Amino acid sequence: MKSFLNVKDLGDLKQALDEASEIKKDRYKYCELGKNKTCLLVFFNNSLRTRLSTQKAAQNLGMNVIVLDVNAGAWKLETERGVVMDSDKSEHLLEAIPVMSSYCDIIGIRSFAGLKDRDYDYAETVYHQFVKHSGRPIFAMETATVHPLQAFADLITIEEHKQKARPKVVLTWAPHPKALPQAVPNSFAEWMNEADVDFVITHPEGYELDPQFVGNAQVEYDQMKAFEGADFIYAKNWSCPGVTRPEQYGEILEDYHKWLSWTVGARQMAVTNNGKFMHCLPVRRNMIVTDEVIESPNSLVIPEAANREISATVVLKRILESL
Ligand code: AN0
Ligand code: CP
Repeated sequence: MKSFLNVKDLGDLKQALDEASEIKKDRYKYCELGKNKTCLLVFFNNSLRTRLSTQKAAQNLGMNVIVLDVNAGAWKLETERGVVMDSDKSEHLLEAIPVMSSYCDIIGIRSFAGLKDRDYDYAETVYHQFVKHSGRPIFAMETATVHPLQAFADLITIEEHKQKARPKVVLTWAPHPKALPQAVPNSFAEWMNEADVDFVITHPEGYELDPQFVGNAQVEYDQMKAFEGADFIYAKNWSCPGVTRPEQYGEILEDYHKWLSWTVGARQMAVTNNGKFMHCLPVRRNMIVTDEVIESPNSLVIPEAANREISATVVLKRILESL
């Protein structure tokens, strides 16, 4: 595997899930595979889980790891070609990428959507610059439009906790005070479309996700109706994807105070099938989800985060095998 951005990059999903459970039983099984190989993790944005779980995964495989926080100690990087570099950015990505790749064998990138220019974000411009100029396998640690390591961990978690062969899974928008990317819901939707689940997406009108990710999901604008009989509730905020009105891309369409009834609480969980609660974290309590729901025995947020180590170990193993 030379690139990890989409669900298709993993090939057969059943096989990938089998590999995940094999690694979960013995996470050091392939501890020789990465000997004398170096994994570089490049962060343009903050992270807790991705930073720790991906380092741990690389260490499980016997790799060396280097972490670079671009905005904390490195030169600020210009990402667009053709600009006169008279701002605070001292170095261009076009030099930085080949330099970084000279020190490592595999590169992970975290580079969130700018939420200003839809075409730039949805073309995955920064990610593809790394692919083109590094000559190394590149994997996404949340890029402009996707977060596949998260979606893979989410699928592993659903597999582990499902009580029936084909559970009902609901992705629900929830309010948030800041404009957030669509990467997490995009990938979750993309992966659920490939999984053996009944998949429903619910959000206020105007927050329609890009059709390439929605796939065959049922879209329901009534949150309570969507929750009926659900086995898993996956909450997340996202800003306007600009599908119907491109000029609204990246915006919060209405003040969040108007949408606080969408905060996932006991009222909504009561109509589910004793549903499990999921969120990728970090989460704002009593905005996205109430204290009561996130602290309940049905909350999977901690095992879900723990599975990030497993998804990353499978992905890095696949990449190492292709070197
Ligand atoms: C980020 C997002 O919504 O994409 C990262 C989630 C894993 N969240 C925040 O910025 C709060
Ligand atoms: N879920 C997730 O990716 O968390 P971090 O932003 O803390 O890495």
